[in-house]
Amino acid sequence: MKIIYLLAYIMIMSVCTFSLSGCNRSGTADVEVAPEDNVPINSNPTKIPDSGLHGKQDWDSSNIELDSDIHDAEIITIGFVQVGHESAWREAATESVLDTFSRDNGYELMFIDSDNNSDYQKQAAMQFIEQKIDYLIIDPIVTGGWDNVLKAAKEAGVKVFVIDRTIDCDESMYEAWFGSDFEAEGEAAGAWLEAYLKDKGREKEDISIVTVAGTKGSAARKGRTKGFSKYIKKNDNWTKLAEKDGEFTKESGKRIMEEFIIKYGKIDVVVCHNDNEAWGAMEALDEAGITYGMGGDTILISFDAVYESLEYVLSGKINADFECNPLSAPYIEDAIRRIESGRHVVSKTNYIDEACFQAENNVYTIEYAGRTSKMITVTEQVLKSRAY
Ligand code: GZL
Repeated sequence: MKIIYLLAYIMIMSVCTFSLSGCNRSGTADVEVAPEDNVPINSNPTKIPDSGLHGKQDWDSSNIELDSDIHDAEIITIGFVQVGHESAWREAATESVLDTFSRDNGYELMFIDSDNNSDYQKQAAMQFIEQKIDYLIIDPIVTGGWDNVLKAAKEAGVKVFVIDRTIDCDESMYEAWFGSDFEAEGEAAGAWLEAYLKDKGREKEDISIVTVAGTKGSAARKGRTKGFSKYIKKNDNWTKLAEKDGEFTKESGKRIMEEFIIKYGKIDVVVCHNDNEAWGAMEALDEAGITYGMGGDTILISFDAVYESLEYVLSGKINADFECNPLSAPYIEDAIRRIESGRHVVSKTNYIDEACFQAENNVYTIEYAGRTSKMITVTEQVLKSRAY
């Protein structure tokens, strides 16, 4: 288990028994964890993404004037309730938050890994609010059931940011959301599959499709399904045989793919809602002797596009992978600095730009969700440029 998760895991086991003295900036935060937990937080700097943001209004962090007096004089306490540690994507997202809200940058970060347990996550958020932190960052495992937490935060004067997955509530209950356009990711996958099949002369062929979906109730799962479904509806010769909820883990990907193979045998297209599920599906396909990827019987599509999966795209095992950028933390940090210097956050909804990757250099651009994206064919050079 990575050092970060050992710390987080033990913090969970200690059921976040923090003793914070005067947490709202005047005091310092002492986080009480068992001595063996004082493992060094990963200090590897996470490369800040050079990709921009687009949203209702562009977020222009270049004009944020950091008020060095505020920065130097006061430590800002942040409570972060993370989804869990279920995937490589999640690890990159967690490291980005830990690296961004470091002590050196003027923050005291209280971090909880909720281990995919939504009730626990909400309890942890309430505990942070009771500790009178300055800001609460939520990556909601599921979109629903947050009213009490958000109401408590507002009453306590704790400002809330939502990162990555979305939350069902009025936007007045939080400062801003930074993350991915999951529905657009699903549409990108559908648009790429259309173009890919056309290039292969299979645009009229009957195509069977299964989906290993993400965590039930999560925004990523809802959005990717909604976006991809538009293309299933549009193409009469495409048949969705099944879609089953996984947990964004390799184990769930393998388990569900084994069920699909037993029930349907050969399947033309397998869509996995994240890379870890795709890795599990690959194991199941290998064990069943079913070929996939470039030149294989089954087309394999994934989401996240973490480094390890882009290696599989390079080797042709994954046909296409649609990025979900985990590095939103620096944008939230900019927004906090803006608030701390008395300015307003310019936009409630801030999408991080993301790329689309393919194994074969046979689809040039795709049109989807009102935009045009160039498909990036993965090469060694592309791999070297990746921040995660
Ligand atoms: C999406 C994120 C999803 C990733 C998975 O933004 O919430 O959760 O796609 C992760 O890898 O588990």
